[in-house]
Amino acid sequence: APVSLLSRFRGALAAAVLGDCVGGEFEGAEEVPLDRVLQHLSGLEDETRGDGILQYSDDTAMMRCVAQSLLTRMGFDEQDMARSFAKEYSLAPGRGYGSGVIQVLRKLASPHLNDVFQPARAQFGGRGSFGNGGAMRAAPFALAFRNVADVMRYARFGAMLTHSCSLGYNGAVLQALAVYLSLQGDLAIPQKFISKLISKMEEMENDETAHNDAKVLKLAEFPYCARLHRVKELMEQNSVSIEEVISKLGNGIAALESVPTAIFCVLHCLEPREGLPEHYGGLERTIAYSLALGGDTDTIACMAGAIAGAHYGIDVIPQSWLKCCEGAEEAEQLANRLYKLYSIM
Ligand code: 8NA
Ligand code: MG
Ligand code: MG
Repeated sequence: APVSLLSRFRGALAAAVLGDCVGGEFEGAEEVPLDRVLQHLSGLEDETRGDGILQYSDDTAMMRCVAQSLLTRMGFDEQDMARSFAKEYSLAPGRGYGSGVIQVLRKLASPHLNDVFQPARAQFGGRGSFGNGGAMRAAPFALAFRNVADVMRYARFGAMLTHSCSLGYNGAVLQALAVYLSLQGDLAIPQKFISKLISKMEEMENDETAHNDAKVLKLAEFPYCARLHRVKELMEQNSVSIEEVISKLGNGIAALESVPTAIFCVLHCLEPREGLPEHYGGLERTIAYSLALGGDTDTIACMAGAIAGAHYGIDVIPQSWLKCCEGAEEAEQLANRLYKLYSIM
C-alpha cells in the first residue's frame, strides 16, 4: 500500500528519535560487532527488560527545539530558535552536547545578545564548527516548508545558529534535503535520489566561502559532492565491507564524516543484506546497520532514521522499539502538528 504523507512525517521524526536513543549505547565505540547490535535491538522486544527507558541525547533535544520553534512561529524565526536551544540546554545540560557547542548555547542565553549568529561565528578561532550538530536536528525543516529552496535556506540558517563553518551548515542542508526527497517518495529510484542530492549540493558548494573553508581544511573543492559521488560508487559495488564504508565516508562527529554516511546507510539497506535478520524490514536494517558502523552512532542513526522513516512511514517501525525510547511519542505529535502546518502553507 502507498505510504501516506502523514505517515512519512511521523516516521521521519519518530525514527530520528529511535536512532538517537538506540545509538547512544555505542556512541564513540571504535568497533561494534553486528551481533552486539542485534542483541541490543532484540533486547528492546523483551517486555521484562530491566534497563528501563533509553534516554535521548542532544540530537533529539535540539530537533525538538527546531520543530517547536517552526510550529509556534509558523516559520523560521532565528531569535526564537536560538532562545529555544539556550533554554533547553539550561534545563537539561547533561544530554551529551559537543564540547564546543556548549559555549554557544551559554552565550545564546544572554538577554543582551543582539546578533544571534555571532556566538557561533566566534567558535574555533573564528572558523566556526564543522560538527554534525546542525545536521542532526535538520529533519523538521523538511517537514515545515513545501518549497525545496525554502527547506535549504532555512536549514542553513537554523544550523548557522551554532555551526558557522560551511562544512557544518552545508551538512545540515544535505540532511534536510535527503529527508525532503524521501518524503516525496524519491527513494523509490535510488539513482535518481543520489543524483538530485549531488546536483543540489553543487549549487550549495559553488560558493566562495565554501571553497575557502574546503581549502583551509585541505578537502576537495566540492567536499559534499565528492562524498556523494563515493556513495554512488559504493552503491554500484556488489559487496561493501563496514571497513570500506568507514574509510571512504567516515563515522565521526564532523558533518562531512557523517551525513553522507547516514545517506549511504539508508540506500544500502533498501535491500536485504547479509548478516541482518531476514524478518527485518528496511527501517530496522537501516538502524542496525548505522549502529554497526561505530563512531558517532547516535547521530548517524538519528539522521539515517529520519531519512528512512520519511520513506517507509511510521507503521513499519516496531512498536516495541518505539516504546523503549524517551520522546518517541512527542516526536509523533510534533510531526502531526507540522503536517497540519504544511497543509495550510
Ligand atoms: P561541536 O560544535 O562542539 O563540535 C563537535 C567537535 O568537533 C568539537 O568539540 C571539536 O572537537 C570538533 N570541531 C568542530 N569544529 C571544529 C573546528 N573548526 N576545528 C577543530 N575542531 C572542530 O558540537 P556538535 O553540536 O557539532 O556535536 C557533534 C557531535 O558531538 C554530536 O554527535 C554530539 O552528540 C556530540 N558528541 C559526540 C560524542 C561521540 O563520542 N561521538 C560524544 C559526546 C558528544
Ligand atoms: Mg547525541
Ligand atoms: Mg552524537
